[in-house]
Amino acid sequence: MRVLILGGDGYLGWPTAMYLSRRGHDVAVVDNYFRRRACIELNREPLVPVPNLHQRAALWEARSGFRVGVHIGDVCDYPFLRQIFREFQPEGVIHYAEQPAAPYSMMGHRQAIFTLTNNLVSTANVIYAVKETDINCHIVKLGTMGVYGTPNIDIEEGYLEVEHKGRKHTFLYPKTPGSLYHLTKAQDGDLLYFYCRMWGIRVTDLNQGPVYGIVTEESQQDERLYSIFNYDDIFGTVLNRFLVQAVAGVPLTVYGKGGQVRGYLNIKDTMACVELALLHPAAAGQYRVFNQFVETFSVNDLAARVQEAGRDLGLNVTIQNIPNPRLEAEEHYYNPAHTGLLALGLEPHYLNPAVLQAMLQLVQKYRGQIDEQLILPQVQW
Ligand code: USQ
Repeated sequence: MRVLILGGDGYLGWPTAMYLSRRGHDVAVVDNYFRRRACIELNREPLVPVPNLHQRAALWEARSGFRVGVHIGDVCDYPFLRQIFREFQPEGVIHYAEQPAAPYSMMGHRQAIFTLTNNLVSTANVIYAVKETDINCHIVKLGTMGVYGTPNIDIEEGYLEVEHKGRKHTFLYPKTPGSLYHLTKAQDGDLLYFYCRMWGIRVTDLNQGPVYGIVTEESQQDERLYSIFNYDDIFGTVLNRFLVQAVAGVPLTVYGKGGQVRGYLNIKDTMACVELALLHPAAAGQYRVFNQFVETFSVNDLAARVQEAGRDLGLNVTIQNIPNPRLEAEEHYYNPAHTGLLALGLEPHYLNPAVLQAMLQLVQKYRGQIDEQLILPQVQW
């Protein structure tokens, strides 16, 4: 399949490009290097330096024989994007090209407007490019479990059947996001759903939970092919941060009471989920939603697991509850459905002590590169 990956330089974009090319798909990536620039601007460099996209594509081709086409530019620049669609004629497009960090979106006016504009205009441009070039091109958009918030009822996969005064109707599941970033993911979903109804586009929205992990099968032989791995307070996700904190010998930063439950997955499962969605496209006019995670943990659970895994490696891991920099429920009901991707054949990687230890050992190799100044949260809302 010809697959265009937007945001191909990111934490998920680059490993997806390698994964899909290795499975015989014809892959091209687009990126404007936003994440790299933001990391430099905010002085939050990833743990392992990453060569630029052209260099990584050349390294990957030399190692594997598989070619990934590289286009540097902005998905918000419509003529640029449309031209790539015209030339490459993708059968599937993966939209990862959004500003992905909740703390970044809450830093101030400039970051808020950037997040809003980038995330919504990029999505609208993808929709128009599909409409103008091939209405059958399947859009796979990375969403987030965070659009649902933490309601006091079960979370369904995208939709909710409501009975009201004796009549029934199925609506998109109500959204209660907890950051501006998460809100834009609710809004881009609404945009896509709207154009499914108006124009009959095909869309899969992958409502993903926080991802952990550094390497995939494709990158494990060569650190220059690793994902951009952030452990800082803005771009780092919680488990990745805990791994680095454990190795650095600083207390694990549990925000507030630590009863916040989320649905987690290994980066290897993200690759598999995206390919499954591509191989089984949504129907014309269908806005299909999958909840993309494999198991739920509270922050306290995660911290305890990292502590235990660290102990077996001789690390003295301590845990500290620090004031929560975010407005979020710290104790709540959480029972989200996640059957769609399993039904398509997903074989999950679960988080167990061996997986945690392998990740800790990998981080230990880069112990000297950890900047402890990046660990405590600095953005509050
Ligand atoms: N947390 C801590 N300590 C930390 C960092 C985070 O207790 O040092 C807590 C947070 O308060 C939150 C939970 O861990 O309750 C998850 O935080 P996170 O930073 O791992 O995840 P989040 O900001 O929600 O965003 C991340 C990705 C985002 C993705 C989202 C999925 O950055 O792109 O959409 O995970 S979800 O969380 O399901 O919305």
